[in-house]
Amino acid sequence: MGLFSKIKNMFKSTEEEKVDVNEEIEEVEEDGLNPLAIDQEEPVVEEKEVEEKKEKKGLFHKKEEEKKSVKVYEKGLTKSRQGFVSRLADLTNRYSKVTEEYFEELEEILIMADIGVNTVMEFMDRLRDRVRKENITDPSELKEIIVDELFIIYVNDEVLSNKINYREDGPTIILFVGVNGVGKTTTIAKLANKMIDEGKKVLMVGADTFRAGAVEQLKEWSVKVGAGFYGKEESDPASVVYDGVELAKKDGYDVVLIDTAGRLQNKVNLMKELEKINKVVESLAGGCDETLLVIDATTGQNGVSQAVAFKEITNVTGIVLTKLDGTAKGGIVLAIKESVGVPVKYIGLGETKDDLQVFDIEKYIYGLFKDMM
Ligand SMILES: Nc1nc2c(ncn2[C@@H]2O[C@H](COP(=O)(O)OP(=O)(O)OP(=O)(O)O)[C@@H](O)[C@H]2O)c(=O)[nH]1
Ligand SMILES: [Mg+2]
Repeated sequence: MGLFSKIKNMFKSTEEEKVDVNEEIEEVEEDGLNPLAIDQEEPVVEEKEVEEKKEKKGLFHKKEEEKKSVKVYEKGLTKSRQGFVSRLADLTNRYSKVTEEYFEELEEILIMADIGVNTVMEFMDRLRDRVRKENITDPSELKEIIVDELFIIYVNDEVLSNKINYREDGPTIILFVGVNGVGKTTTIAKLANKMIDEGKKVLMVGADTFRAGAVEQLKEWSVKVGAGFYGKEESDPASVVYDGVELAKKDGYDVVLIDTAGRLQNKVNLMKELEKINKVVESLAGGCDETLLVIDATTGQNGVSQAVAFKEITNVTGIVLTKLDGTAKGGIVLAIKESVGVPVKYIGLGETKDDLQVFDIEKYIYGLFKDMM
């Protein structure tokens, strides 16, 4: 079975299952599965059964969370779906045969979707190859193959990890970098919110001492999401990071999220600043566990260039692609991967604290192509 059908089955079924799951949850609750409802006097014979049922309930919760996440993808990718994906669907409808004109139009649509010229070229070669080998003449048959091939480009035989490397023996330190206005501060707030939900103790460190009001903005977010905060305006960013990491160690924080300035006069300054911050973290805690580069998806190829530039000046371990809800060209995920080879770890799909998702290529593809499936 091709990937297209696999993804279709995976997510289409989550929609249809909704009723069943709710019914089952009710059933479980009536069963007295709520641990609070269990009679304390009862003998412990049924403990195993209760555990099993609790586990079952935990699974339902997980399933519900999954469904919610699929919905956030679907909603956040609406513009892209109505943009380039609907042009793809339209192309399939207009042609009754796969012709050279069809290929040319397809190529143009993909380039317009910010997928990146090199990626599109490689993609077109593979597609033409398959069409020839498999003797495909009907454009509707190609629909599935297009989705499959796009996925193959992203994965490219690598094992891509979107997991954050958590540390066992002290706070996990995550540095956020990126040019101004891309969404660094908002992403920190969203990620803190997510981690706090998972039971982690999170400290935000405001080391953007360059822009007036930046420290205050982060502080406000920390109050909203219930994170700890350390920051100081008009001081040296590296010294703020020093104090912040010390505080995190002393107070037993699990995670430290460091906000940095997006705008320094030039690349050399930016590089020196990040070097200094890295040295401080190195000396206090053996180095940053992650350096996440934040890119605004609406800036298209410009965002791709930023990724290339940042990768040259610092050790970027992951990309956060923000504002995917604001673009009709969701192809930038593939372009970034192709140009910098760094995995997209999170995507921003809106402005609230809940609009950050761990990047999942399958949900992403479903969110984009669901109307074609
Ligand atoms: N629609 C949408 N807007 C977003 C998203 N992420 C951030 N924004 C908005 O983008 C704007 C800039 O976000 P900030 O978090 O302040 O960006 P920044 O990179 O910290 O900016 P500087 O501190 O100036 O460098 C804000 O209005 C955010 O609400 C997203 O995923 N979707
Ligand atoms: Mg900021």
